[in-house]
Amino acid sequence: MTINHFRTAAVAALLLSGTAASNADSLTLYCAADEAWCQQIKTGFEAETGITVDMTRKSSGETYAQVRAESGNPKGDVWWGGTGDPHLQAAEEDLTVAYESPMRGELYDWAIRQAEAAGNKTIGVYSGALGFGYNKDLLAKNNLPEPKCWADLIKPEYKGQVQMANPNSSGTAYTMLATMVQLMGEEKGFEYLKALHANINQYTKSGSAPIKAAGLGETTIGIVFMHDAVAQTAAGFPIVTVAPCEGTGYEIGSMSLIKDARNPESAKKFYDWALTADMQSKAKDVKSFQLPSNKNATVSELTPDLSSIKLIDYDFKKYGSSDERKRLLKKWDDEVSTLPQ
Ligand code: S7P
Repeated sequence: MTINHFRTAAVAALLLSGTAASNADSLTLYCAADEAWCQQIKTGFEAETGITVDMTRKSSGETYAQVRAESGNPKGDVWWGGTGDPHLQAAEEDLTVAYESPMRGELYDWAIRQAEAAGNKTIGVYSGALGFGYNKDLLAKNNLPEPKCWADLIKPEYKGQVQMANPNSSGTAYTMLATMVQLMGEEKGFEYLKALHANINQYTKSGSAPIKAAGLGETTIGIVFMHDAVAQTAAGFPIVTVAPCEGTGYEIGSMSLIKDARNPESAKKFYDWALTADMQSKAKDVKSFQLPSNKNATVSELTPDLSSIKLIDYDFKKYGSSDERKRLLKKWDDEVSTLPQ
């Protein structure tokens, strides 16, 4: 066999096995936060390490579905951001691997608890409370009262005025679904979601889309994480952020290393870097106002103060478990999304 024949055979074998060579200088990142933040992270990591990052931004539920679909031949190395529930589900389904970063000592307990709930197959990178926001100009124009509570959003006067994402694709909307079940009990929670359905003008794919639409005047109210509503106000839109009076759920945005990744060394480098105070402090520069998981990161004054919000005791383990997540999403598909509006 000549050298050329040998090379051709080796490449063919590689392609047939479906396994690309590991490359210490590259990284495939699945990013499930806001696009601007994902871009900042990509370029920031490239500039600091010289590692080329191929980044794809998708919603939390969509990223989970992609990691699962590719599990026979993984293409992604690291999954950063998005709500914690699908990260926990992926850990349970053995789609991700355990790693204990040397950065753990700098993190808040809630970030470590998230890791421990998943046998260290995930970790908390930020946190934020669920709520809603409204366009105050549109509200005034339509002569509507200011909504302050979850209960307000199902009142008939808000028919067609509320937007939220679809919980199958969106971690934000799944957090909303799980929050209602925990806040009201399953039966009342689903009654609430059915009543809310009558007022919904659109279920979007991405979780933050409803408040971006509210900023542009395309809907009056958007159910989103409060930090996403604050970001619209910071961008100059007439958005008011509401912490619902009954109390609310919250997220632990998470990060996981994908099992059988092609670039495990680059992935670990990224993981450690993504837990540094310096990296997390830069989020506010792209109007991402979540609470960072590193205790030494600088927090924007616009970040909603979680200690002043009535938060439920969100059961991340239960609502991130594979069976519970599948069951609730199916129930929402069968009993809520099919109702006439
Ligand atoms: O970056 C904003 C943010 O709200 O987006 C994440 C979200 O899960 C991704 O969007 P989807 O709701 O479409 O899945 C949150 O983790 C994050 O705080």
